[in-house]
Amino acid sequence: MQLTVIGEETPKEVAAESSCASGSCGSDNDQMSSLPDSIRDKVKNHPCYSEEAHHYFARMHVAVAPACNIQCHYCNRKYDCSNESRPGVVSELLTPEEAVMKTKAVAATIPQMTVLGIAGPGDPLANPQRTFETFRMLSEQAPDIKLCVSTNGLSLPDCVDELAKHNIDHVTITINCVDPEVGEKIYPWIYWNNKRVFGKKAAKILIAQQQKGLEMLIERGILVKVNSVMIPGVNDEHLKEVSRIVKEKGAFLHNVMPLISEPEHGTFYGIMGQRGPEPEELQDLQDACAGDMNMMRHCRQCRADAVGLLGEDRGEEFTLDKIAAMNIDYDAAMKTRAVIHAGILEELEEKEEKRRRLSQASVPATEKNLRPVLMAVATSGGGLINQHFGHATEFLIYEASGTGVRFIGHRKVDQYCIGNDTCGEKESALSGSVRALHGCEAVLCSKIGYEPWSILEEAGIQPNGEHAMEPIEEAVMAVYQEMAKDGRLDATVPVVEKMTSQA
Ligand code: CLF
Ligand code: SF4
Repeated sequence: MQLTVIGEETPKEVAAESSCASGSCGSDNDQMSSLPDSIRDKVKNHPCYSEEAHHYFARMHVAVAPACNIQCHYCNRKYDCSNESRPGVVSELLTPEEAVMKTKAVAATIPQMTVLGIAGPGDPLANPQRTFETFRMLSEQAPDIKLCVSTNGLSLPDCVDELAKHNIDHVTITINCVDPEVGEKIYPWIYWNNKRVFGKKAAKILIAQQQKGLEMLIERGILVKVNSVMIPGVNDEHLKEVSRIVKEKGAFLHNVMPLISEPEHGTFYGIMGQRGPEPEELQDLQDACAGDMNMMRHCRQCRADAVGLLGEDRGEEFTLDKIAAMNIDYDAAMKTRAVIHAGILEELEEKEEKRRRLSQASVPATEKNLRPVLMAVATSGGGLINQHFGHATEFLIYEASGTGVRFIGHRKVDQYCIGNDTCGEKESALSGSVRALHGCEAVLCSKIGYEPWSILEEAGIQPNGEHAMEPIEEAVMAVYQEMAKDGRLDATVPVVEKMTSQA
């Protein structure tokens, strides 16, 4: 088979070169800046493939794919649910025509939306007619939108040519194992050659199809992201091996996500009491895998009809009846979109240039040895500290150290400011936030009220509203340097213990 070359290098070579040998020598942003131009052009405005881009660019999913050809123990699909935020859940299923209408309406209303993904609620490639009809119409009618697809991989080898034909540059394969013994604990059955196949035999077929599909995509120069669900006690240790193998084959990015297994979702794991990982366990595994792989740490495990920036869901604004009442001039919208995209990309270039200059500035040896500190950040996008503490539904977590600032992940919380004071909801939202921010020593936000301020302080998390509207990474570094100046970083004792012992 002919090897397609992207620019000068294949994705396999790119993946090998852009990985960080030590696993801790810099942020995903550093890795992004070391990519060849041809690959950077593909990822710079994709909110899932670039951590930096996710602060600015939005994605949307259209729910055109109801059927699935396998069963995962963590899945229970719902087709008319507006209040659960997890994969496999949607408010309404769409026909390809409705999906195109919705995509154009969103693109005209949210010009920062750059990517249209099909991610369910079932498996897009188990619904090939609906999926490819949607892609075909969109590539004709809205050529400025990137197309993206996510699959379990069972039908992938049969669909690679069709994906390449529609210029789909971004494919995600969910790969949870490369060993059928692990696989049989995750997948009870698959539907294969018109019949159900169970247990280890099913897992073996699925793994072989996923690996074959991955290799075929790489051969065609299509960027592949691998998603893996971390299931403690089932595949957590094994995922390091998965990461190593997919990287070796040329996957561009690995996204290790936590298992969602609340019993009320009605999944097999939820009902059986299988727990998901703690944030620290997830981070440890992501760090362990990072030695061999570019890691995605900003995934929000979106619904199959999500709309907006990652972490935000504006789907309710685009129901079919609301879209029908809109008057959309897509040609005019494309012009506005082009101007807005160019402005954002220019801002990103400037940020990258600044980061490059900062990373070249030498760090004093004394500062390099300071202990790292986790900080939480409230942001509503744009890469800025621009959200009130009480309005946050999630906090981004950054690690500052003597060698720089790196993004670690996000933690969801209940919004404190809409909690009803009279029934203790506010108090419980606040104690939930304190629990969620465990391990963080500061929280940076645009504003914060007196009550949460004192409770956070008592818990050893220093609130900070002094860097409102400043770029996140610079603000985090500024707070870190203040801590260093105050002598709070030279001991190995975390600030929280120090404060308690002084009290
Ligand atoms: Fe959607 Fe997935 Fe494309 Fe992104 S999501 S199909 S690659 S456009 Fe992104 Fe959502 Fe995580 Fe998926 S945050 S669940 S990784
Ligand atoms: Fe659910 Fe996706 Fe698994 Fe199918 S592949 S069972 S839709 S999680």
